[in-house]
Amino acid sequence: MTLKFYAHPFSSYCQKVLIALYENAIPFEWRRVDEPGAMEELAERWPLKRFPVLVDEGRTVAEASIIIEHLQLHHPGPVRLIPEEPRAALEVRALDRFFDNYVSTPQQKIVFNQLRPEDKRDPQGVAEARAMLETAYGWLDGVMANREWAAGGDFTLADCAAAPFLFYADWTHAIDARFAHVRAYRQRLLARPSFARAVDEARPFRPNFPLGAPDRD
Ligand SMILES: N[C@@H](CCC(=O)N[C@@H](CS)C(=O)NCC(=O)O)C(=O)O
Repeated sequence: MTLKFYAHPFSSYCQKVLIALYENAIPFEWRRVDEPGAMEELAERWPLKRFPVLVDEGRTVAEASIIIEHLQLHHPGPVRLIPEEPRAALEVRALDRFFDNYVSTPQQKIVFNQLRPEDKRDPQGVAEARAMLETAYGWLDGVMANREWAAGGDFTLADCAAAPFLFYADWTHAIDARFAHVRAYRQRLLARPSFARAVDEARPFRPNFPLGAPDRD
């Protein structure tokens, strides 16, 4: 039975899973959340209404990292995104948590703040989010000084997270030139065919970026 993917091409968490799907050429059927009735179907399956959600033979799988773990278990391909060796797998999952919690979460906070009416905005929250991004870039710069991919030599789940999160984080809170290793890593991610495809598919939606998309990437 075909995998059904509730998602939107411009969403960072959806791109995280798209990278995994494209890396292993896993066939799936799109259910775009902006299609009529799709959000209602999604809410039936996952009342939290966050996307992406994958439906596999009637089973609902939510949360981008868990979807990627599910794909590896049930639809393995040539690119192993979570290493078999438990210690290596722990490092991958630790980096994945880093990108979710300390890059994507503050980045989304800044974007969601922008979507609020002006009198409901939270300047202190935004300042804290920007400070967290600076700290995260600094820590990551040290990690990436001698790594090709986030967890070492192989492209993994952690890079699936890093690619869209650093992509949008740089639009939201520019990665300063002093974080040269992070900037170089972001460029490597952009050159990875699976992510390049996701970026291209999302191009038509750039005018929707609430802070204004830069004319690059
Ligand atoms: N923890 C979730 C986060 C997913 C998420 O935040 N998705 C965004 C799109 S990028 C969303 O559903 N936004 C709709 C909303 O917040 O109502 C995951 O890892 O998949």
